[in-house]
Amino acid sequence: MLYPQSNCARTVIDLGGLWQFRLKEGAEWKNIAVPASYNDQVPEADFRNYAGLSWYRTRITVPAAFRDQRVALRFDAVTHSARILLDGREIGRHRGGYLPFEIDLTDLLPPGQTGELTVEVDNRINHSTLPIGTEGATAFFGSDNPGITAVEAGKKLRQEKGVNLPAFDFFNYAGINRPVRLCAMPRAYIRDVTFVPAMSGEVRYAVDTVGEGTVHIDILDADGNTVAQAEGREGVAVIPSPHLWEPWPGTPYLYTARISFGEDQYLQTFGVREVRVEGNKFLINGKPFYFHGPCKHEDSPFRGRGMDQCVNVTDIQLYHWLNANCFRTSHYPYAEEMYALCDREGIVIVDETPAVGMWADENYGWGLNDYHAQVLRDMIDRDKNHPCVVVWSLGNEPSTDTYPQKAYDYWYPLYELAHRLDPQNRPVTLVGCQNIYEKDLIVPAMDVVFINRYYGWYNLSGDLDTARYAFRMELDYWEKINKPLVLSEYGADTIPGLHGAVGEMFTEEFQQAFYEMISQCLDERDFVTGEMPWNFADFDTCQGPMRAGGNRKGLFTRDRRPKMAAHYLRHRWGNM
Ligand code: BDP
Repeated sequence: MLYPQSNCARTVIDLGGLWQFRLKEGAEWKNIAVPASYNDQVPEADFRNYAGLSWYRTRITVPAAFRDQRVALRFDAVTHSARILLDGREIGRHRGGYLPFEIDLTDLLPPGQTGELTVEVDNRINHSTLPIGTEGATAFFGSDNPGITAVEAGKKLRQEKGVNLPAFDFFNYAGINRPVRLCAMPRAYIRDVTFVPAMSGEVRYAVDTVGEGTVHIDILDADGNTVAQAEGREGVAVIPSPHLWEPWPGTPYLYTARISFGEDQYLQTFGVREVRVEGNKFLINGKPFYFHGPCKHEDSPFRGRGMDQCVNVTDIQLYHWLNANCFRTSHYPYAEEMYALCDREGIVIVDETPAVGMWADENYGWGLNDYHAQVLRDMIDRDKNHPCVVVWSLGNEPSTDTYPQKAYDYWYPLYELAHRLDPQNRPVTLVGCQNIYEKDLIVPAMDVVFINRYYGWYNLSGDLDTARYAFRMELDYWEKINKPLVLSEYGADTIPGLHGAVGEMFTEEFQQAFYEMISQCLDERDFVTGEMPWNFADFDTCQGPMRAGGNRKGLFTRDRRPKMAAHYLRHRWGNM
């Protein structure tokens, strides 16, 4: 799905601002900011902990000037599912909280008219949603002491109340998290574009159109000069001696394809770069690439998971400060603005579906296969042209060792599907949980092995010498698999300002010593192609006995102040 664009043929009206919001049936309507999560905008426990349907409303007008145009209403993300009504009549629905959807308004709201737009949002999570909720059984942290009569009775009561218990470690922020826009374009229009550039300068392309017309493409360099042209809905344009898109600290050179179709026009940026796995190396433009950068969350004070360009820019500037070159969109696809920014800044992205919390039981995958495939399809469709995206991640930390064959049967078809769907055929991974690795069939079957490990934190806690010994032993195992390996999470909760001459857990000294120890193990191995600490910044989670004010594994605090370990990694990565 194309990102909305204003140009000589198209107009976009941003519908963000103050809307009205009702948390639940019968509650009063309140002012609420859009886009942003609703949870932290009103200081009431209900807003934080609510599980169920809520409503947003605003009035929208289609300008008279949009006569004879196609008009669409575009939601970048409503978490987790949405029902859209116009003057009380349902006009659309969408399942899933992190990908865009569009409703054609052309015949529903004529130019010059105003209507009341209602967005019903559902923040409930369970075994049929991605990310997954535990259906009231067990909280993510805290064992809920199984078997104690009174605790079991409490769990039952909790379940009846209908609470959300995430099977994942980030706050279940909900609402209209990303922009809503009214988009006008010619009736005969460009529906989608696909670019597959090769280092030779050959750019394969396809343009999907609706209505009558012919396609013409001009490819412009960064100075706006036309360097190639093509005619027709698909074909090859050739850029003579192209500039490559290189990740930081190289130059992330971008071209723009100006696509004309009848009266419509769309400008698509792309980069000329190739990504490939060869033996145990990960290659970008034929050169070995070493991933080094912390994983992220979309998380900031007040707005929760709400899209904010200022937060995006600040974060990416801090990646530059860290001398980092990448992140993973743990644990869901991010706002499209972030990918466009990373295209320009040369920050590499591992793009992840919201499949997190898939714990094992007899009924592995809870029948999510088709829906998961749809989400994967929509994510690849949305992000396929971004040069910054170099790996698809099918999901995070599913159980893979309790029912290894069931796990394989669930995930392998998704692996194959990702390869079939991606016109650029990027490498695919599944991020593995710390587990009985010898039993795992699916994680080693990926193009690049991504493993999350917490030696010295969740296990062998605090004893970094023993943790080093154990981690080395596991690396011996992976060395024999002979694939590129990325340590895709490792970290230690750290309270900023807590110090100790003897660095114990939660002190800034411990966090730094933890990273020094792991770095030492990684530096000994040739097949290791990346290190992605957990996490860039402290972030909000649901409350629990292991979370004091959220997850504190950030290299930065939630308001983006560096802890000691950030300085250490900045220095390490600056010397790479
Ligand atoms: C990993 C998860 C991540 C958590 C992290 C942690 O992938 O979402 O936040 O552990 O516990 O298991 O800090």
